[in-house]
Amino acid sequence: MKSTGTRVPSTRYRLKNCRICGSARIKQFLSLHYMPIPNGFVPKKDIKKKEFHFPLKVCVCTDCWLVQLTHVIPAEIMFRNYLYIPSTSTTVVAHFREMADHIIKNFNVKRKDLVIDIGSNDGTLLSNFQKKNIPVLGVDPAENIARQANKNGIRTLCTFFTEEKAQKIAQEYGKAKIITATNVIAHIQDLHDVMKGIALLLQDNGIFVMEAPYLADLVERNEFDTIYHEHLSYFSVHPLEVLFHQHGLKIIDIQKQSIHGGSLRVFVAKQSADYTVHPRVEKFLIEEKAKNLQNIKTYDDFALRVKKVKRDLLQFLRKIRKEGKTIIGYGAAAKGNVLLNYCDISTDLLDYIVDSIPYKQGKYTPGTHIPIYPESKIVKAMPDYTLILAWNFADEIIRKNQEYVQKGGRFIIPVPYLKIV
Ligand code: JHZ
Repeated sequence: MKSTGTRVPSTRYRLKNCRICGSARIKQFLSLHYMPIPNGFVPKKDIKKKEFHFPLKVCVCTDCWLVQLTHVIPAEIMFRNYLYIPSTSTTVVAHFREMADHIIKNFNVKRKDLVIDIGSNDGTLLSNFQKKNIPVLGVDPAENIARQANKNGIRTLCTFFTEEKAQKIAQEYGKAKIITATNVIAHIQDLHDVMKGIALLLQDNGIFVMEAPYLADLVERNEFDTIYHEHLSYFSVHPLEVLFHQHGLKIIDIQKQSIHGGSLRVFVAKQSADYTVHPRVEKFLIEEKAKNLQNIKTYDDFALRVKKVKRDLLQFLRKIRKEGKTIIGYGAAAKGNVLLNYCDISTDLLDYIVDSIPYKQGKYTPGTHIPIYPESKIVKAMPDYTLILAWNFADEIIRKNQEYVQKGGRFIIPVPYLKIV
């Protein structure tokens, strides 16, 4: 049973100016209609309660070219009790291990140095520094997850990261050699407040390392479902340069990462620090121009492709359903909830979803109310088709479900275009 949903008026939470450069020249290019919050999984007892549905529309600033949501839901609604846990994926665990090793080696991090992680979740990234006896401090507003991290021995403050908080942290714990922020800067409305906090909390030769999904990949690979209320900004290098410059910071290097459908790892230092800027930074800026990321037509074309992804997927699912096939979903990802709500897919097409995160099991997907079960159900029930909603982990998921494949089960991957494996 789908949620009836209460629509929040589109005049509420509306963005007026670009979050980075303040320009009022922001142009909407895509509407994904109204959606419940993407990690708002519903417990059985609340299934009949109305859920709030918020407008999900995307615009681009035609001055600094930051792509951003047109509506900003207060963080308090989304992040106090959070169900996203990175350590459940072996891909993510390996990614964070490599990231920590790279930082320790390249920036000569020593046992006396402090590493702070903003949006530290369950402490998976920080645990790699801690194992090498480097002092760590996590900052995360989700009470359930910060509690878990502290239990696991990763010192974590349960709070949003702000300039004011950064001041207190500097007084109490000292300045940081390394500040990391993976998949969190895009979630923050007041980027200037956060950058002020980072600039004051970093030692003079300190490094800020951020990771975020890369706009160029999102557009090229039709990853429209990574657009959701948690992600307020969709970064490319150009607007990030504008942002850092305003806070006395500079990008010194950039690496492409394959995680989450293609991400940027950006290394940032104080402008006054003695680091040379790698020529790769300029290369990224040139490439972004060549890819037309500073041209509104690129975004209008993307919006047309999104409609085609929806059409093709629905056509296929309806066809196999008519043939009497059983279909389930794999991975109750936030992005999956965007895809399901945008395509209006509920239990009419997907019987249930399997997911590895215990917090999500036994609950229902927001808006579409599809039940979530543990992963083990797939080989027991042997559905004919399985739609991989967490397509960013398709390799890992297919690898661990070889028994299902060998017995004739088939996987459907929805983006960049419909693929049956
Ligand atoms: P996953 C999250 O988005 C949230 P989501 C966040 N806002 C963000 O920025 C992006 O990541 C980057 C399950 N799974 O990680 C676990 C299996 O069941 O793509 C998850 O529920 N079996 C911070 O939610 C989901 O799939 C598996 O083998 O879109 C994946 O969600 C694996 C690997 C995953 O993130």
